[in-house]
Amino acid sequence: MAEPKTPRFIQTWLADDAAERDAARAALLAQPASVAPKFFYDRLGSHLFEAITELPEYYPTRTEAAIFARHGADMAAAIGANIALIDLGAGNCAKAARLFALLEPRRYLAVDISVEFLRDALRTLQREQPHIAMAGLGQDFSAALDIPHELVGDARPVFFYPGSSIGNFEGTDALALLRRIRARASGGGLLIGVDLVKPKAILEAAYDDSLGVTAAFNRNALSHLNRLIGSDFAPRQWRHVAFYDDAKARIEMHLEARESLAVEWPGGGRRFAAGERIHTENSCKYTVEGFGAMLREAGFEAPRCWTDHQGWFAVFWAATR
Ligand code: AVI
Repeated sequence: MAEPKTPRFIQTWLADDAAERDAARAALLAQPASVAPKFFYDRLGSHLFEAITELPEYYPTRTEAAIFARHGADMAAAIGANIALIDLGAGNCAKAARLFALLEPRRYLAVDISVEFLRDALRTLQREQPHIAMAGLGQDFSAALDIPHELVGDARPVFFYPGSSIGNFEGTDALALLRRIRARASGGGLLIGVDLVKPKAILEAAYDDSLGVTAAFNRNALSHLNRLIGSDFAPRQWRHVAFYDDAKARIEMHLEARESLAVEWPGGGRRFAAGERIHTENSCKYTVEGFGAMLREAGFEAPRCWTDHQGWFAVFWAATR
């Protein structure tokens, strides 16, 4: 019997570890302090995020899946054939894998910052789908999008960015990322999931669930930082805070010091007063019109959009010449 194929794996992120550590320390020392949301995603954080997607309160994942189930054939017709599917923030690769039968990609390229987690997921997927050429890219595409040409070949590049992860970027950064994708998607396009504005109670429950999984996910960023910069955060001393800001149309997540405390790391440290917060994430919510306009501003043409019956979530297909 032939040997099972092993996907190619290229890691480009960890090359600049020192700069990452400097940026993380500077953000902790800033007023107010912050931790970039990418630090949620070490191996444990990726598993915690997987658990979040199963929570009854966290509607985005299942709502998006229902849109794909209902309109997938329509999307596939709009997207066309001979594609390389480039999955940004692939995680466990499950969302893309569910589209394989419809989109029939020739190549699948999974990009994620959580390298170990991605490697495990991709190996399993390649065994299940040996006819698709697969590769993994360990990359922080929030900084730069570097897709090696040989991994796409002569297929049409179709970027897949589901789950409303675009919402974790603020306005100008989101637009910059869309432009970076646009620049690499000639002859293909972008299939993207976007969470929509909805009543505050539904949004806040989704980011502060009753089992405390999102709280654990939020605090886990501190454990990840401890390993990265040698800090001595005690996650237990921090309270999970999540609220919806109507004016900014975004969920904000923070960690709030339960008491006055000090955090140290080699060569530095800082005191936090009781109640002082570290900002860990924004999750922006859009309107269909607002996001469509943003896609056009980024250079995509005539985006098409599908939503669920409650108008909670949207999937856009935006083609590029
Ligand atoms: C990955 N991202 C789209 C999630 C979101 O909904 O903003 C991350 C998350 N944060 C808390 N729960 C889920």
